[in-house]
Amino acid sequence: MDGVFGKVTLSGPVPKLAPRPVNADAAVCGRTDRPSPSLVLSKEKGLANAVVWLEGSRGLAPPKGPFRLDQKNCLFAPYVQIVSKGAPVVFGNSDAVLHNVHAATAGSALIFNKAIPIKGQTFTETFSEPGIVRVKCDIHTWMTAWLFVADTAYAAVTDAEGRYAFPGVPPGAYRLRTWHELFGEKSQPVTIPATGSARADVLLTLLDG
Ligand SMILES: [Cu+2]
Repeated sequence: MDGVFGKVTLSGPVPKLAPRPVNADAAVCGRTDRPSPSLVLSKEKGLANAVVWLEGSRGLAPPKGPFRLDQKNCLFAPYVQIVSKGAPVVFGNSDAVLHNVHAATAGSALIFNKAIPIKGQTFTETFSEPGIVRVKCDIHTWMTAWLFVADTAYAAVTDAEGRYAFPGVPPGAYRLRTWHELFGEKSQPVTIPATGSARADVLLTLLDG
């Protein structure tokens, strides 16, 4: 395979995260505390739900979408997703309960906040600024999700083993960047040779504090 591939692994201590209590609409959402979705690790400490992207990449155009973020069984699905800058993102409600979609930048600047009261209802938004978007439902405090607005085709969310792969990247020198909600950002150089592929593994550690 040409291109770049690798694995994101947690090194160092594994944080313990408290479950998230169901604080509203127990009749629809259930009464059981929800496990925190923020840390999903394989047995080998491969880290799922990390965003990996290749800065300075050329080649393929980013996918046009539409992308979809649903609220189902009182959870956002998917939890972490890549969307393309300027492409439509359809927000939906599959539950017979009022949800809202509160989207903000990583620096907590409001992007939009819209109620979505009716089962089957949708609305569409586009994101003009690349970067991380935090999505919350303010009614159900355990409900969060993350979007990464990408201006490259070479952006991915790591799988259950922490793996990512970008096939078909033109040879050259790039920066591989990684983001995870608990472990922050990391940037490392990667060079894709004229023939064959590059392997670029990423080690993340807990942020101080
Ligand atoms: Cu909700």
